[in-house]
This record gives sequence, structure tokens and C-alpha cells, in this order.
Amino acid sequence: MVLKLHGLSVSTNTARVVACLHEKDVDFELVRVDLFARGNKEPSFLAKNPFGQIPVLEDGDITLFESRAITSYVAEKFKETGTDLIRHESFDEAALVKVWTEVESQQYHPAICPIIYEFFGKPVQGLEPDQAVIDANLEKLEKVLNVYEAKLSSTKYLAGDFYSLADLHHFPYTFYFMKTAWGSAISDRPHVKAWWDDITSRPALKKVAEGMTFGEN
Ligand code: GSH
Repeated sequence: MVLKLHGLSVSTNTARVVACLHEKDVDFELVRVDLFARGNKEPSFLAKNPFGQIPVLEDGDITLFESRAITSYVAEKFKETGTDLIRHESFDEAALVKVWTEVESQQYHPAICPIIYEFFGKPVQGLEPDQAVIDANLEKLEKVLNVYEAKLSSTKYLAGDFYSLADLHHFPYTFYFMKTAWGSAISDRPHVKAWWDDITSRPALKKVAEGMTFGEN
């Protein structure tokens, strides 16, 4: 039975899961949830995710929400196909993947998310971006990126010399961030830039990027 992913290809959190499904060569059907028509607040959708947010993955009898939990499930369930994103053959490497997936979620995401929301999310709703919020979070993001720059000067990817879920999880928000005026936070740090260029040249991520065009998807 083909997996059903409820979401939108322009949505960052949906794109995180789509990237993982492409890396794992797993077929899926994208079921469009119209956020503007509040399709995510319909009882039938709330039955799948009581928080009324996309993405949601349905795989047979199991229904999952929270994009990072979904990618872990997919990477684990399909560990024998496509790219190994969790280093399942090495206990130590798998632990490092977990560390750096937590870093994305606990350090990187809280800084980059408000910037993307102010810059892209607010105008879509007819609201003015708040530059003070953007500036405060840029400062936080730069500090996180200083740590990344040091780490990526000793390993090619975040968890080690192997691409993993930890790198992949950064893709969607950073993709939109690079379309703002502040992309130099990434490109002025040589090791972070080399890492970003490397991961965005992956066929799976290029394919996801094709769907991340506001107004068209
Ligand atoms: N932590 C959740 C995840 O990683 O899946 C966040 C999900 C989320 O914020 N989804 C957004 C959404 O559904 C779209 S990218 N927004 C509509 C809403 O919150 O009402």
C-alpha cells in the first residue's frame, strides 16, 4: 500500500518529509491540504493530527504527525533502501546522528523559524514583517552557525563524515532562508557554505526544491 503524505509541497515541514522519502526511494502520494481554506482544521484532518498541522503520514494502520518523527520512522522502516540516513550499522554513528538532529531542532530551528515566518509567512497573510524579531533571531542564528562552522571544519557533515538525517532536517528552512537578504550568514562561512552546496546538490533535495515555489504549489 502506497504511503499517503498529507501536506503541501511549499510547506517547510512537509518538504522535510518529502526529502526523506526521496532519499529512501519510497513511493508516496501527496494529499494536498489547503491551509488557506483551513482544511487542516476540518474534523477529518484533526482526527489525524489533533494539533491541526501538516504534515501527516499515513502508512497502513499507522498515522503519524511531527515531521522529524515521521522522517525517523521512514528512515528506520526503509533502512535497507536508498541512502542510509540513520547509520543503523554503527551504534556510535547513530547516536551522533541523534545528537545533531536534536541540535537542528533545539538550536537551529528556534532561530531560523521566526525569520522565515516574518519574511514569508506574514506577507502571505497580509501582515507586516517585524524587523526587530528578524534582527534578534539573526543574531541567535549567527551564534549557532559559528558552532557549525567549527564543527564542519573537522567533519564533512554535521554528525561526521557521512550525510544523515541531521543534515537533511536543515534543508527546508535553510532553502527559504537563502532566498532572503541574509543568506550571507551561510555563504560567508566557508565550511557551512561547502556543506550547504554539497547537500543541495543531492538529487533528492533538488527534486524537493522544485516544489518549493510559493504561489505555484
Ligand atoms: N513541529 C511540526 C512539524 O515538524 O511537523 C510543525 C508543523 C507545522 O508548523 N506545520 C505548518 C502548519 O500546519 C505548515 S509548515 N501550519 C498551520 C497551522 O499551524 O495552523
